[in-house]
Amino acid sequence: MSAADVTGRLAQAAGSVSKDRLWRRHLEMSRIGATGRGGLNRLALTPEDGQAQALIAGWAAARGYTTTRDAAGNVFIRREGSRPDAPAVMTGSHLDSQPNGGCFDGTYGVLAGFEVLEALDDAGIATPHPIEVVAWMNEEGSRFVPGAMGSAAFTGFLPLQDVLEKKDAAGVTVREALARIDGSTPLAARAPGPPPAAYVEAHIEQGPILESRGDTIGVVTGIQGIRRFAVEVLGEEGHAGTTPRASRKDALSAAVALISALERLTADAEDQVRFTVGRMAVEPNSPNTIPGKVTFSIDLRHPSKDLLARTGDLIHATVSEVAASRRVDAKVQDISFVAPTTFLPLVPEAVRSAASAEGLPHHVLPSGAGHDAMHLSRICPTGMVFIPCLNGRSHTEVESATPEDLFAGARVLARVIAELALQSC
Ligand code: HGY
Ligand code: MN
Ligand code: MN
Repeated sequence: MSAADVTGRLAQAAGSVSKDRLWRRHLEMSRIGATGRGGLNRLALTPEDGQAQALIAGWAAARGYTTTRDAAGNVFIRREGSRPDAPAVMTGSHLDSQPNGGCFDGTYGVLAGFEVLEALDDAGIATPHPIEVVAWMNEEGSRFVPGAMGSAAFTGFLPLQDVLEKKDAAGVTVREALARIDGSTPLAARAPGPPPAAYVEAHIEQGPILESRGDTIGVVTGIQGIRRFAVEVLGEEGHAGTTPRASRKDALSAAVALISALERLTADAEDQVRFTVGRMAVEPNSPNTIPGKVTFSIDLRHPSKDLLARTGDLIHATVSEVAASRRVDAKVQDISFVAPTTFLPLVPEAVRSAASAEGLPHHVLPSGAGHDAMHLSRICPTGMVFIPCLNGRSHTEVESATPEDLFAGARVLARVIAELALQSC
């Protein structure tokens, strides 16, 4: 195929993306797990997650695509290529949400990828490479920790057995939750295949940069690193009315002192370090009993691997020091450390030229949020297409994006996927 033919095909693919169909699919998908306040509660491997998978599998069947699930619970929608044995070009994101999540985080990447398959069909474009749209299992890491769990298993970052044994707060394992979803939404098992030829993920930026600059497309160059910890503070339960302060071993007041010390430790002048305690459990959680045990999460992010390594080690030291001063015991467990990711130029360059070809204002930037792309980038050329979201807000029910921006991002994605899938193999 000549360069001119390929250029024509890319324009045809983008020109066949339907804004209305893409928006309708979002409205339909957003009903599953709807909170009634404009957001979603569609946690990984819940019945709602299964319903979302069933919905898109139904759309896929109507188009003659095959839908399979792998042993980690990732769902793959496949449009065959003329060379079925060729490595697939992959796209997608995740269908699970935060407990008070938005309707676009993850969902957009899966639906934009599906829209690209339909646009290629509508344009009558056959590709040598098969194309797969993936809904990665438990990207959010809210029900099961850590996040991006399905893509971590797919790429070998986490052993499958470790993933299957992870438990949620109710003690349900991934394996048990998967068995339930296999029951409610049965899908054929995915046959093992070659590593993907490339991976491209469309996502809302989840930050304010594109919107504040008036840009429509983000050409993503990489993803900052993430370290996750679990902290357990053990004190001594006691009566609120009779226990003198001098003899208290109050796990909650010690946890408050710990978190304040860790905030001081991680406060940097550049305001680049992201330190978050998002989850806390207090036992026995009774107003008139001195808390004997507190657990809390730490989510630490930064573009520098060295800083994450150094700061993480200081967290251990700070926790020990403050715990001793508060006469409690404290343990810090390292949950995960995903190093900062820099994408190879191939896909980001394709995204940039696609945005230019579509005449869309675009900006080159790294991602502050984590994505499955951070794992895929270890096994194949990877990139992301960002679009703005309202006030840069995400992981909240007010998360919002416009039909026009969803449409623009899907056109860029269509060009990039067509370019990669049309390459001879
Ligand atoms: O936490 C993250 O960065 C992702 O949005 N789950
Ligand atoms: Mn996401
Ligand atoms: Mn998210």
